[in-house]
Amino acid sequence: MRRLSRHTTPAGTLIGAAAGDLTGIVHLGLGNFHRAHAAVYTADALAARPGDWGIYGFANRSPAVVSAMRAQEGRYAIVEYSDDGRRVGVLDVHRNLGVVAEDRDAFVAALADPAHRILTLTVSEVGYCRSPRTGTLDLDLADVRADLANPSHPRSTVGLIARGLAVRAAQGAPIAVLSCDNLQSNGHATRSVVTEFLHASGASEDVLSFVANQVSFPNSMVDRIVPATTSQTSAEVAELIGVDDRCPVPAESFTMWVLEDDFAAGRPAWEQAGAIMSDEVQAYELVKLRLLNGSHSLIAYLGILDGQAGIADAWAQDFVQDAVRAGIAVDYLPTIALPKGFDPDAYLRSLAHRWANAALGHRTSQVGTDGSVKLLQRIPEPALIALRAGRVPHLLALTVAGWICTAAPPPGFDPGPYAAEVREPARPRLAEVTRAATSPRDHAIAVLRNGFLPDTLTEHTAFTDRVADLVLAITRSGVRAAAREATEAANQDRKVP
Ligand code: CS2
Repeated sequence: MRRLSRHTTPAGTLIGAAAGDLTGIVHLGLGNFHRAHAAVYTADALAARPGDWGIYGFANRSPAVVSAMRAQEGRYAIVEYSDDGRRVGVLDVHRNLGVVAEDRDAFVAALADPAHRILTLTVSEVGYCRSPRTGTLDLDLADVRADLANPSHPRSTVGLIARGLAVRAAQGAPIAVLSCDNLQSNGHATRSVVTEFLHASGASEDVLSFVANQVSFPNSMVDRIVPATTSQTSAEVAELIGVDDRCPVPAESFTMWVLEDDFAAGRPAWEQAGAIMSDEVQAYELVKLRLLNGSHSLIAYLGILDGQAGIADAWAQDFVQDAVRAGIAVDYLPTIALPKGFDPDAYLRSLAHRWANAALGHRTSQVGTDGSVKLLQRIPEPALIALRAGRVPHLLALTVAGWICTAAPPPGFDPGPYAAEVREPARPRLAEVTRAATSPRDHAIAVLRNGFLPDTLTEHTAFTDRVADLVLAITRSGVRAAAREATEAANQDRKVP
């Protein structure tokens, strides 16, 4: 079978338009999410209004996607799974590619090049190098420390962006840095860590004022469920459009992007591609981070502990649905000022439908990955709102208990086969802080007392006790019984005004 390329792309399969030769966007983090989200909006925007908006895409470390895309002239397929079946489209907007770990200078030069007017980021929650305790730049991270000592050879994402902007400051062309990660106020968060880094590394006034005045950091809410690629994805491309694609991306058909229209040097016509330009991005972010992502974590950990491989398998369990629905109604919805005209019931129906998409093959372990960093965006704020109002957020406590039992199971407790698939950067520290614990309760308290969550949250003993009780319940009576008990407690609260 012929390899996917410009010449072998079957007629009628191209999504939007192919980019021209010139690149206007630098992208960092060439994972599946970017390739099925911003890249698609860009292709559709180019079809509506042509422009020099080809993407110069950089992978952080792994050369695999870059070499596969190079061999395919930048092209790859997206396999969309919906009720209508499977649909394949081919994307062609990446005009240049690189791997940061192999050629850091190429990234810095690309960011400094005035032809590039937007830097987009999908570096995941971990990439922002923030302290779980304070939310500011984490000066204890080895990579951040190394970068502060030697800012011209950065290893961390934040050091890298700061370096590129510092070099760009010399000629001073404006640029927008657009975070496409699931962080609350992701634009503000990016500006903060970059600026903190520049201050801490002794950057010049010129550089600081360039970043303050010529670089915009729009907030954005991003949404599309995009699982990892498997051999099945390539097999489906071969079956449906008859070409050999070594780097296709599976995705759901749903997609959403809400952005602040604050681009210092222009942008593609993303609004023509369905993106929503809005001054209510932060409200959309809260809806997304809490109702979708927060619930997703709960589905994932309950599913993992119940032996369910897929999000759809976990969602098919009544005890999971009941827990998630109670969490949304009692712990999340009351904490959000909804965007104007937003219909929460329709949103919830759509979430239920998306989580039930079994063909997508989204794994519980994928969503359970990096819990120590992801949960910070999903749990502490709504939990604090409840606690300050004198209420225990039972389902948020259950989410944290599920994470602990998955990522740092108490001795003697077997979290099942899918917990082992979960990547968790905090595993070594979790093991260290729990070493002396003598019971599952102690074990949970040891995690909660050691800086994995903000102090403002863990100083509430009503919360830490509840998490510890639920960890004990999971280890003693199983995840189903523990989830049922937490769900009932939340539903009781709902009845008592
Ligand atoms: C998920 C998200 O892995 C996770 O933590 O909750 O990746 C989720 O699928 C996306 O944010 C959907 O837009």
